[in-house]
Amino acid sequence: MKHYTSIHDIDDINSWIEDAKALKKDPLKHLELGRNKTLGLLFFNSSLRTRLSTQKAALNLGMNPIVMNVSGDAWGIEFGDGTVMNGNTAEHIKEAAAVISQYCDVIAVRAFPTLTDKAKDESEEVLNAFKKYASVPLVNMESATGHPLQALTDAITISEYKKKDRPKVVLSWAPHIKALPHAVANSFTQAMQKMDVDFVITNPKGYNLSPDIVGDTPVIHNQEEALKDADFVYVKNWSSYEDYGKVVNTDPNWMITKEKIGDAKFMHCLPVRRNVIVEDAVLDSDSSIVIQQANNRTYAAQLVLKKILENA
Ligand code: SN0
Repeated sequence: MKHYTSIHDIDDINSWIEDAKALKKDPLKHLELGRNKTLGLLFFNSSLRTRLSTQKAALNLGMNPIVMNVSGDAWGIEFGDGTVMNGNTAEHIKEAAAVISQYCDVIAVRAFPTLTDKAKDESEEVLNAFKKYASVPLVNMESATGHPLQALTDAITISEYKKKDRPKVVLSWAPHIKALPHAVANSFTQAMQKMDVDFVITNPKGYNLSPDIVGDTPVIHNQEEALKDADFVYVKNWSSYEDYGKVVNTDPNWMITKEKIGDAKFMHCLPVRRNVIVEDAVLDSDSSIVIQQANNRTYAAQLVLKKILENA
């Protein structure tokens, strides 16, 4: 594998899950693989789990991670072609990506969507510019439309905790005060479509994800009906896709409660807003596997880096 930019870079999700579980059992087994290799982590947006777990994954493979908060600390990067750069951007992605490629053997990038310009977000301007102008492999640490490291993590976690061959997995929208990206929900949906699970999405009207992502997956607007007999409830807020980037509903009745969750396991990518997305009683109970889920971020990232290093 050259790049890991979307869930479609996973050729066989079941074998990847098994490989990740093997790494988890013996994380330092491949400590020689990344010796003297540098991983550059570039953040245009905030991060806790992605930043730390991806560095940890690199260290477990013997790599040297170097990190930069691009939006805070670097020169403003221009992505437009042919732009007269007499505004706020000081250097072009053509130079920036070429220069960073000389310092790094693998580049990982986090760049959230604008949530105002759908066409720009769907073109994955930042991620694709790095892909085009960098000369080394690229890892997506959450882009405008996808978060494939998170989705691989989620697939591993469901495989670990499932009690039946074909569990029922529900992706439920929950309210939030801010407009959030679709990336986590998109990649989770795509991962579940590749797995042997009974998968449904529930969200209020006006909150359907992109039809290109949803495909044949059932979308149920009645949350109670969707949650019936669920084994895993994956909760996430996203802003409207139809009324692009807008918050058109904050109905607190969509918050996940202990009563709603029943015997199912609660999953969330984190960070999660307590008593807005989900009540304390769920997060503070054994129903929640969010901490164990976050632990798997390391092994998902480690597997991706290992595959890239083996291909180099
Ligand atoms: C991001 C998102 O894509 O929804 C990152 C999740 C891994 N989450 C947020 O931006 C949450 C921000 C907040 O204020 O709650």
